[in-house]
Amino acid sequence: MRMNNIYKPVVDIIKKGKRFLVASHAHPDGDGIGSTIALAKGIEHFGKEAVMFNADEIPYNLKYLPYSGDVVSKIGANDKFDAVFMVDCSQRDRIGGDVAKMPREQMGKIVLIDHHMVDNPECDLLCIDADAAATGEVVCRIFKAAKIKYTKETANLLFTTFVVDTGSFRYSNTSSALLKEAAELIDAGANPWAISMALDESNPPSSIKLLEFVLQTFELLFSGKVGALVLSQQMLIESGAPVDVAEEFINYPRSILGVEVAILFRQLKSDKWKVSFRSKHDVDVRKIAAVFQGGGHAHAAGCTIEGDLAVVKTKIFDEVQKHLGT
Ligand SMILES: [Mn+2]
Repeated sequence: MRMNNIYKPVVDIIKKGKRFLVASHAHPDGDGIGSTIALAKGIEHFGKEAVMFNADEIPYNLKYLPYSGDVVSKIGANDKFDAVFMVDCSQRDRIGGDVAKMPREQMGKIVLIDHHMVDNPECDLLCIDADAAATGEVVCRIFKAAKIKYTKETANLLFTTFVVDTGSFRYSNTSSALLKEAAELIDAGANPWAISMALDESNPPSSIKLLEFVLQTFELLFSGKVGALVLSQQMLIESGAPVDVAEEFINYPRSILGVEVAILFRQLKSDKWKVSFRSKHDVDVRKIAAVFQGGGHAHAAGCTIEGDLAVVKTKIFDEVQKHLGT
């Protein structure tokens, strides 16, 4: 259920303060970065200062986003803010870098802007709409509550968050409310084809080499209900591809008829693995990820797990099997 009153306290904090920090999770995606920049521009609309932060570099296919070059990855040791907005991320640790280390008294109020349900949020104010398709949709509601008009730039930023988190308006989170909002964004200057070209049709040739390596690891398990892929550090080195190009690889196992759960094991360090899950129908992969201290949504979730790949796979597959039903 959408409750309008979750937005007003956010607007009040913006109106009261002078200087803000907006930050999202490290290894950012289009929703995290698009929401970060759009919210910062909304804050600037009131003549206030908004510093945009991400611990990691902006992925190559998101550099087209307006003002993406203004996102900083360092914060001065004595920098103080009236509030810190954590967007698409409920834990300071996942933001990482200087924000994770910042003394709490320099952060002012911590405000969480998200569309993920969270168990132990580290914040003073929650602005979470679990029905929103993207954090960008929550930012749209903040704009509405604050009576901020979309500019061409904020329209393109927010439209990007929709495209990324709905798989180009295909997933079950594609609601009529979202499409109405998307229509407003187009009226304000969002350019769907330019956004899709930048996101999906700007890959380097090395991405095909990496895909070739990853597809060779394809496994089909549990009577064809689970499909899995592995992406190792060695494959990244040999292909020369940036890791961001692999963002959509998990869609290959999911695309197979009968596969209910798709899994991608991505090597972070020698024995540390990021495991991503996607499901089609009834399997709630957030519950699977939660067993390994991860999170996400019913149809898209992830966790990080340490160990030898064979051991990691066994642990994950055993857990997934429990959720497959009969
Ligand atoms: Mn999101």
